[in-house]
Amino acid sequence: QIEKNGIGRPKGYNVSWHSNPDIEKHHFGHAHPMKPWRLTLAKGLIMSYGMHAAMDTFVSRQATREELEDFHSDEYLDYLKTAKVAAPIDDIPVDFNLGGSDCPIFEGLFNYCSMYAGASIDAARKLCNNESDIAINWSGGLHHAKKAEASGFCYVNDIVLAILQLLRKHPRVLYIDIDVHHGDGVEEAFWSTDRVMTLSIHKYDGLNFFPGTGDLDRTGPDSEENPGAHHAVNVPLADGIDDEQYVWLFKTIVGMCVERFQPTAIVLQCGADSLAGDRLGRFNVQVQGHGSCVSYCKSLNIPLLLVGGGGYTPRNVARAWAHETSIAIGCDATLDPIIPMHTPYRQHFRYDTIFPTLEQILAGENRPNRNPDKKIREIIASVTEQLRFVNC
Ligand code: VJV
Ligand code: CA
Ligand code: ZN
Repeated sequence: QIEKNGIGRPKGYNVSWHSNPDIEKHHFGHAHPMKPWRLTLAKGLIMSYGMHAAMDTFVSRQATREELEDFHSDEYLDYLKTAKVAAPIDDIPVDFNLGGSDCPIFEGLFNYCSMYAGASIDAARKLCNNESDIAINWSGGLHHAKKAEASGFCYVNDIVLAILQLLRKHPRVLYIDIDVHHGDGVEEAFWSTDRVMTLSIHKYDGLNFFPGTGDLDRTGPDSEENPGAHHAVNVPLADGIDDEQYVWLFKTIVGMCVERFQPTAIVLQCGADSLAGDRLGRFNVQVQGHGSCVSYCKSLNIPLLLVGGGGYTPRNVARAWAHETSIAIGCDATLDPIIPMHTPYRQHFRYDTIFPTLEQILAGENRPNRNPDKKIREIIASVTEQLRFVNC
């Protein structure tokens, strides 16, 4: 018999959900792959299943200038706040890498950035105060932003800001990044500390695929004197990895990191561009496999922050984040795979189920798996060796 809080959720297990419809209204411009309205689609799905009743829901607020300054430079924030909307000229960014076609200056840019950052900061504080066991901000996860530079659709690094909040209370934070791109901004921010271990799994081909960093031997500063040495874990993969390999690799590597590093909080960036059929991605991970990563992290019983990230086929992003919300609140086993009739924008989903197996197998067919099992085992051997140097 589960004791209930009055609205049908187990007492003593709290999930907080941080969102704001204002964020979803921003536009990066015509044909830009980053579409904040994918959050509206995800929210519609989450609410039509009634999941909001099982969470503490918060309307997020703008991060304050002071909070943003925890990571970003004064000059950069000034520029971000006052930058004028202009069409990109020949894809050449102006100052601070802003204004090219990847990071355009659009209407309400500063509002957008401070809102998604405010949500991640609030979510982190819920974990610090033991007010939540899992805190969710699907509008965050913008892992490429640097101290004084926009990069890859990211302007403010909400993950770094959230981890800085967690470090006020938590001695060790493990950052895990399942976006198809390398989590370079977060890695760089905590490069020289042994209080944050960063782990990114990503597509890597040594040159062409953005951002071009994250090779297996990039494990931290070279000097053993630097506390950050060995605390950056990188898992570079080739096109077409499937659920079976991905989930096995994820559990093995995360399991080893947790054992060696003993984190007291975990931040999981759930970039949905690692899903099969993504407009920019290259992997063949299914909604189920992506979700298994969330289930595994939840099973560790360590305070957990879930953030979004990439994801460029909106219907699949919404499916994945709705499924992962159901995992957080523990109703995944009872979730009807048929999308409820009253789901807003239901026509976007094309197929009527939350796990579009048929559709995604089709996408997988023209993306052969270029990751031999032998290669996966070599990656595990290399990370095992790296982690021997990590002591906490
Ligand atoms: O590969 C790049 C950089 C270029 C220069 C800019 N041109 C537009 C593209 C090549 C070298 N950028 C990547 C950035 C990916 C960012 C991923 C972010 C995340 O998921 O990790 C976290 C949120 C890239 N790949 C594809 C595009 N840019 C791209 C940008 C466009 C576009 C089509 C593709 C921008 C505008 C428009 N179409 C209209
Ligand atoms: Ca990644
Ligand atoms: Zn990405």
